[in-house]
Amino acid sequence: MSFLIVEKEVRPGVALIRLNRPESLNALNRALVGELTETLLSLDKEDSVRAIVITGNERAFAAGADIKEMANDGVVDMLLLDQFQRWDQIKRLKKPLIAAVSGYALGGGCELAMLCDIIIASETAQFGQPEIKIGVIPGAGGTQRLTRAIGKSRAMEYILTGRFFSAKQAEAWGLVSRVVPVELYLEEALNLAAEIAAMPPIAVQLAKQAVNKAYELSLEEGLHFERRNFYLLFATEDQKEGMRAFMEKRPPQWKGK
Ligand code: DAK
Repeated sequence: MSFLIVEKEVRPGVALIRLNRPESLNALNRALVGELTETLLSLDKEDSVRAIVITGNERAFAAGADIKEMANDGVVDMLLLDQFQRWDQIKRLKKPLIAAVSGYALGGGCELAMLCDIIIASETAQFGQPEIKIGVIPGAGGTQRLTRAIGKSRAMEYILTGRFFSAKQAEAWGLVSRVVPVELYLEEALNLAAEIAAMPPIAVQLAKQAVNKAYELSLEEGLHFERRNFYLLFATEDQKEGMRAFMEKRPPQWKGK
């Protein structure tokens, strides 16, 4: 049984993954997370895929990890399952990932959206880390990524109360790039993905790496990392083509080399 609908070439170079467990508001059970990770790893290796959009449905991006599945687990089950490696694999993907979020993005659902590189939200989106209400805390990055995205005071408030926040708040606080009417959120995310997919792929990959390092490294180390990636691009044919096309006043033809 599959919990995903995967479509390739929804726009040139763009793959779309829909989480498809609507009866449970796309609760992230282990089978779904496993399938999602394997699909992402495989798309990441395909040259024809230049950007990936992950979405749910209008009512829910994902309402969190599957509470019914983990309710009776003990610490040894958690340790043996070691689901965190799945999330780490998603973090290491090279291709840009865009989350198109409508409805609930809660707990692991909010964490999955934050694991993506860009979030586009519908005006109906609701974000939150409500784990505290079921006796736990965020386990897949929520305390770290939400805090870095919206600041300590707000992250504390929402993680300690489990309250939800709206798409408009998420936009004002910098968690999402933009909020659009519900009829347009997927369209908007796919168009953005197509725009990125039309850029030189090695430069896109190295830019993604460098921006993500801004969360992990000191400014000094981050600048050093950026500079190395910048120098590296001068070994690509696409750098030569991009600069030549500029001077010849014509559109560049990227080779991905
Ligand atoms: N898990 C399982 N089922 C869920 C679910 C969830 N997280 N969320 C919703 N559902 C199911 C409901 O049980 C219901 O199923 P039936 O009862 O009809 O069989 C169906 O989806 C529709 O939900 P509701 O009837 O509740 O719909 P409402 O509109 O009334 O309410 C709601 C919508 C989103 C406010 C409510 O469903 C809700 O509060 N859901 C739970 C939200 C939540 O607490 N999420 C955080 C879960 S904890 C880890 C990585 C990550 C995590 C853990 C470990 N590792 C790497 C190890 C993350 C943890 C979490 O996310």
